[in-house]
Amino acid sequence: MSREAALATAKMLSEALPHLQRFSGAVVVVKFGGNAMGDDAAMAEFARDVVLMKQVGVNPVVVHGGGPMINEMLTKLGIKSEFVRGKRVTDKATVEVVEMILSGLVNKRIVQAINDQGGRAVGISGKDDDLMVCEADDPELGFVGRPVEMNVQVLRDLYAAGIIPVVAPVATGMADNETFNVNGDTAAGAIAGALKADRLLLLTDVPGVKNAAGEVLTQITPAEIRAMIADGTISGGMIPKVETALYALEQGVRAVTILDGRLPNAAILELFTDHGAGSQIRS
Ligand code: X2W
Repeated sequence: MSREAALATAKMLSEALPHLQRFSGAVVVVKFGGNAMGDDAAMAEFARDVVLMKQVGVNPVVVHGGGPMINEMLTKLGIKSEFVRGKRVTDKATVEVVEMILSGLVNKRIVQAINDQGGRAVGISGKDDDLMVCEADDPELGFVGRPVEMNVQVLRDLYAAGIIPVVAPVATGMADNETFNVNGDTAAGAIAGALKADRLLLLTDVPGVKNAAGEVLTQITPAEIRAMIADGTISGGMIPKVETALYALEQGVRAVTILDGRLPNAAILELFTDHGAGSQIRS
């Protein structure tokens, strides 16, 4: 590193002080969507950001998706899959694949990446300690769960012990032996709401919420979001994200940011710089 680069790094760390102080002890739920997960280098970068948060006194809770990875395995197995209103129609065979891929492959890949950066990650699903208990969301969708009971003490116990919880959006039901597939954004919103998190970061593959002119809005209120849904400015896959954001804010989360998780250090940019990243939604 040149002297100039070193000075720039020192200055940057110094300028981050007020942000570090503001977020000391904060609970930040980070939704890491399947579309935001890139190659091993991008995964390592995400993991570094999470470990950095923990290092500076934030309590990150990672909730992940893995839709593209589920699609890949369903295709290999010759199981057809379709989405209705942004959620996967999930029969018995599909829910088994969903649990294997999310709780197994994807969850452990993230856990391993965080541990490789010197963090202490523990992977669980919504089933562990009955973290997330669900009911069927809609009969048309099969085993898709809507969280009806949250038991987030296990997450508090984990982060208080210095551990970074990594949660797969698979849940238990009210009856014995039921397994539900939960949309990753829905799970992250329910967890952030139950924790009354300081921040919910939804890391996805778009830069944020756009206005009718296609410009990314950096600050939006819930009322503006509702108006943009009503007039069709917000549509498609962005709807479940902004609905998750509105739900989380109603539950007492202070602010929700929708941002492009493929950008380098997206979460750090949002939390620890004046610039911020993506679209922040707050009242
Ligand atoms: C999702 C769970 C994974 C997910 C699914 O089966 O694809 C439902 O749709 P992303 O990567 O965040 O989209 N569940 C009910 O949400 O993954």
